[in-house]
Order: sequence, then C-alpha cells, then structure tokens
Amino acid sequence: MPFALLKHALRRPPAAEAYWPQPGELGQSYDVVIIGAGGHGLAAAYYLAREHGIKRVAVLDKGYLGGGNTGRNTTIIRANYLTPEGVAFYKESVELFRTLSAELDLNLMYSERGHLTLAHTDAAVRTARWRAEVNQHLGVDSSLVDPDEIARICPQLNLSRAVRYPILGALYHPPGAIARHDAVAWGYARAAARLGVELHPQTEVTGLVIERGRVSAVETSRGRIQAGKVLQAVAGSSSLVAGMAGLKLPIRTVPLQACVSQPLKPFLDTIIVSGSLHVYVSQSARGELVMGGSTDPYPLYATRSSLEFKEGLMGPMLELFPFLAEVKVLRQWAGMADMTPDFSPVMGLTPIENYFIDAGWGTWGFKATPVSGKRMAECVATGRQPALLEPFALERFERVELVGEKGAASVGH
Ligand code: PYC
Repeated sequence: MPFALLKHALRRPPAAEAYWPQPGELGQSYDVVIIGAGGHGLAAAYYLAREHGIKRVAVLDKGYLGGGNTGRNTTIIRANYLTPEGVAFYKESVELFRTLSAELDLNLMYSERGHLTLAHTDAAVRTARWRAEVNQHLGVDSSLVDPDEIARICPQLNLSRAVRYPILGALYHPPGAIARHDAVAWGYARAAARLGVELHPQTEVTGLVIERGRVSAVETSRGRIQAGKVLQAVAGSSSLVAGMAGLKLPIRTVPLQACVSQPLKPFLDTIIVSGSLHVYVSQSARGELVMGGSTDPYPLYATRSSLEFKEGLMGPMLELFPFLAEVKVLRQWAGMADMTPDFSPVMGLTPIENYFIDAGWGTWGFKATPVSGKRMAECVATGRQPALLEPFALERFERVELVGEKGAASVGH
C-alpha cells in the first residue's frame, strides 16, 4: 500500500461539525421570543436576524427542532392556488425556495418535478381551468391539459376509461417541487444560530403574562423570560397557545396521515394529486413513494396512525397505478392540521400589541416556510402587517372577508 494511502487510512476522522451550538442557559430577556422551532419559527428567526438586525431572539420548542409538522408533511411545494391572494403569496415562497440551498449553504434537495392535479369530473375540470387562469394572470406557470398531454407528462398513470373515475384532464404546474423537509428546518436553524439566535428545544411554553394589552413575559418549563415581542409559530397546538394569550382562533385541529412505500427504482417524476380520489403521491430521491389522502374526519389532538387510512388510500392509489399492487408500505405517521373556515392561514398582527401569530396552516404549511418566515419577520420587526399578509389577517373573520382556498387543496376534506 502506498505510504500516503496508509497515512490517510490511519488519520483520525475530522469531528463532524455541529449544526448549531448546544442549547445553553435560558436568558432572562430577549427582544423577540418565538414559540415553535418548526420551519416557520426558525425561518422567522433567521430573517429577523439577517434582514432586520434583530439578534436577541430565542426560539423555544416543547420538543425537538422540526419535530412537528415540518417533519411530518409530504414535502410538496407549489404556487398553483385558487385565489389571487393565495397565488401571490405562494409564488413568493417558490421563488425563495429556488435559491434557498445556496442561501443557507445546505443541500435541501429541492427538485422541480411538475405537479398534476387530476380532474375526474366536469366540475373539477372547471376548477382546474379557473386556477390556470388566475395562475397565469399572476405569472405562475399552470395550464389545463388533456389526457393525451397527461400521458406524455406521466406515462405511468392509468388513463383507461374503464375505471370508476376516468381522468378527464388536469391542472399542470411545471414548477411543482419537492424538497428534503427536515433539511429546511436544519438549514434555517443553523443559519439563524450563526447570526446569534438562541435555539431552546425541550422548553415548553406554559403561560403568557399579559399586562395592559401587551405580553410582558413568557412562562416556560425552564422558568420565566421577559419578551419585547412574541411570535407564535406552532402547528397542531395553535388554539392552545393562542388561548394562553386570551385569543380564540377559528381553528379546528384534525389529524392528517401519510405513509411511504419501500424504495423503488425511480419511475415517477411528476407529483400526482387527485382531489376527487383523495390521493397525492411523489417519489422521493430515496425511491420511496410518499403518499397521503384525506384528513381524518374528526377533530383530535393526536398523531397516531390508523389502518383505515392506509386501506382507504390504497384503493385509489391502485386505480391510478395498478402495477404497484405488490409494493409494501414501509412507514406511516401523522401530523395535526389546524384548519380555518376558509382554508387559508392566519398571519400577522393580533389584538395584543406585541403578540404576532402564524397559524392555521391546515394542509399547506411546509410549502410556505420561506415566505411566512420572511414576511412574519417583517411584521414583527416593523409592527405593521406586510401587504402580502393583509388578506390573511386574523381580523378578516370579523369583517367576513374570507380567502376561500378549499378548491386548491390537494387533500380531501
Ligand atoms: O397542498 O400540496 C399540498 C399538499 C399535499 C399534501 C398535503 N398538502
């Protein structure tokens, strides 16, 4: 063996660099306390430090970083919404995602695959046409395609007319993408920590001290901290945390389950969604089929998995891809989706002067991570509702100015 090779083999491997420093003592006061170390909270911390110079920030989480819905979604990113407000918002998110790996210096495995929302009824074709027109008007690449075009884009799909719900057309959205969801949280956490933000996992918020219409302190399982401003960015527990601030949210929390198959050779490039059949599927870089269906039909604070979900999903999956009949499901899990009456999020100012909210993400929180982080940071830093978030203000429910996005849901409800 050449000497140089032997020397290399015997050299001690370099210690792996920690992504972020070990959490230290919890400080006594911060300019901003963020409740929730998921993608949204971490992204907001990063943009607060980077774009607004606000670095005395603590991000608290009762569990571990990215352990809630950030690590439990099916990683789909798209901007093909129904309302002009929703399209403009998610368009900015897609633009931020495109350069995020370079910005965070971490490979997020962002992969543009194209996204097909299948239409099996005349009504679904009409909604697809409507979405395509709104999308195009706002500069988002979407169009209505017929079965011949669908066969060209995704030849593996069963386009036979001899099924319960033949495919009549689809909304095709070429920018539709997937990314490594955990890495998005890790990337933002690392970049925020490098700018001086403190990350405190295993630190549960147990109460909020409100005095004269302002939050003055946050009670945690590790003691009380003074806070100049507080941003709530949790999922699943949004109503419970908001309740500590005396706020009542129009939110109903339901489990959303998903699963992955054993790894297969790459065969599915496109992300396939069928709102009518209640199924969505993409193939990850590891070869697993990442699949989901409808939300569970009752409110529940739980992340258990059920056999009904798996059985209910596999019928339509096999209708779309009959050749997968022998493929095994490898893993199953659930997140908790905070559903608002109009299927749009609640973002921005609240009646409490220095308390800000990022909630109600239902089934589309992951794809909004960069834009919600950036715009919530702007909102917290300036104390004003950014124009892009105006339609999503909590007070829209009092004004009855809803932003109805149910027609753009991939998930059956
Ligand atoms: O909005 O694309 C989506 C989606 C897929 C699964 C859950 N949400």
